[in-house]
Amino acid sequence: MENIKQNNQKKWWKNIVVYQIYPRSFADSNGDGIGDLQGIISKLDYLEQLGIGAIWLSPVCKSPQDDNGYDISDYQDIDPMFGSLEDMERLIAEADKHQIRIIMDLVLNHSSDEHRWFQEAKKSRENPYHDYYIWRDGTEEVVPNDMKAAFGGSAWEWVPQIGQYYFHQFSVKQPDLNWENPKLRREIYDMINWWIEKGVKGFRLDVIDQIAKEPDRHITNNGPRLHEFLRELSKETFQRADLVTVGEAWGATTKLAKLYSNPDNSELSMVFQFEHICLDQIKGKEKWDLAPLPFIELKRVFARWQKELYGQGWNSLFWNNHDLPRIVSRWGNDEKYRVESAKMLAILLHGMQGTPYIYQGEELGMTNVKFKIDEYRDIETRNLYQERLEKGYAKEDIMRSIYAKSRDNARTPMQWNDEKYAGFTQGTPWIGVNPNYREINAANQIQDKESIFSCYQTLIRLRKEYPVFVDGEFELLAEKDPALFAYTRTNADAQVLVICNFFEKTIDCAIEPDRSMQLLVSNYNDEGQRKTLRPYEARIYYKLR
Ligand code: TEU
Ligand code: CA
Repeated sequence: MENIKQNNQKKWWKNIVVYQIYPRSFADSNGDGIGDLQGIISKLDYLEQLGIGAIWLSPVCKSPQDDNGYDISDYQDIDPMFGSLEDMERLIAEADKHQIRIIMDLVLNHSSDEHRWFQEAKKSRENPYHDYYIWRDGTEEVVPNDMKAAFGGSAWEWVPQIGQYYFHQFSVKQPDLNWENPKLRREIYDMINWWIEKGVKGFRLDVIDQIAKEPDRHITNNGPRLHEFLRELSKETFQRADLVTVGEAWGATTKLAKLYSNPDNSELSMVFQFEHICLDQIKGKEKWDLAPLPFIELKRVFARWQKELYGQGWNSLFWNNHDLPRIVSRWGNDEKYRVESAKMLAILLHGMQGTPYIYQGEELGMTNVKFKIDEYRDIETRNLYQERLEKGYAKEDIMRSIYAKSRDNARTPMQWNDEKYAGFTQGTPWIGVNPNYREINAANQIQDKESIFSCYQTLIRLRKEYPVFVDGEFELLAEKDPALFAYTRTNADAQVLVICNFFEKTIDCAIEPDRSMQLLVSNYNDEGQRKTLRPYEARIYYKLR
């Protein structure tokens, strides 16, 4: 116990809340319709007011933008669309004045095909950069194997000039890097150290569980050398400074997560895993194959991660990111109870153990969109539509999946105010604005004590004020209750009780807070009945032990 306490106090990234910015959709400073670094700088006051401790910045490096920056052509330069290297240095310095650290997004599993390394690599088999990527012999007709890319089609692309295929787990313009090559690894470490010297305080590692792939054995994630590579990466870079590192790992189990985030700091600070967020799809199928959320299972999954990582690892807490639909539309209610359900979901998550992440607009209760098919910009959504049309799916069925799960749900411009284009740009935005911006926007919420924004502000503050939110042990209550999500967090000094009605129907609350407990936060403006929970009602109680 003592050890856990000390560990928690030492690590600054256990007490903060991280805010994810998707730069192209956050704030546009020059009217070209695309968000940029100056735009972010202009919103630092807003972020400080919210209370966040760090920004996870989705990729801003030089990129042909085939996958919105997750295809990097120069790791040591900023894409002109977002600004310059000087703007990035300014952002780091300005954010620091607001006590906000910058976490960069490192895409190390693959580069862009327009990266200098790949341009060289594809010239000949003898080229010194050839082995930075993964090549296999074949003929135009005979593909190395049947592996598929995440954005559709084969994972192998034929290069006629050299008579070889290269391997890509994502788009054709995202060739996979070959981590087996020590020279490549060294270049990556040098690049990371260069950013550390620029004052970056952390890194989010894109699909890090896929770097040790072995395509001949059909291995994509959790390859045999994965943790060896991670330990070397950490030793050569992150361990030199007091950084936060978060590994995106779709294939993480609790057991693997303890390796990634071992408190001995040999690999990363924390994992970012998706088990809870993949529950509303048909098992063994794709995310587009929709299924209702199994609520009891959701509780079980959260509880298992909370229990198993306690004292032995660290998790991220999130509902949203740039790849996921808006949580209030997904598992809340984006109509009559938008405000109540958005706050309930926030309260439920922020009471747990782990580092909470807020994705831009989540703090306002931003919702999903329903676009016409040509209004979607995301490569995954566009490819899916074509692929399913060709397979004979009905258009309405495909659109239903897209409305529910398209990544563009998260990528519409941030809604700042009720002016044209929600105050995001003076020009024409690169993607449509959600038509509900007149009602849902930051300007409406900042001063309003009962807004979703204010609720997030409170939750962030509580985490700083009450250590039990950081180090308390988790206990799930009323496991089998079909509507109530309830748990406690307990440390040597205090206990919190979180109770949430996950649904619209009013319920009798099976868990009653004892009289000595004081209400810290709730999503209704009166205390209500201790034993009844109104639609989506959520409360956090507290007592000293
Ligand atoms: O996402 C990893 C990933 O596996 C996604 O392709 C995921 O399966 C999909 O988004 C679910 O809809 C990361 C980034 O977060 C994503 O934006 C990138 O497109 C991807 O890696 C490739 O870099
Ligand atoms: Ca711009």
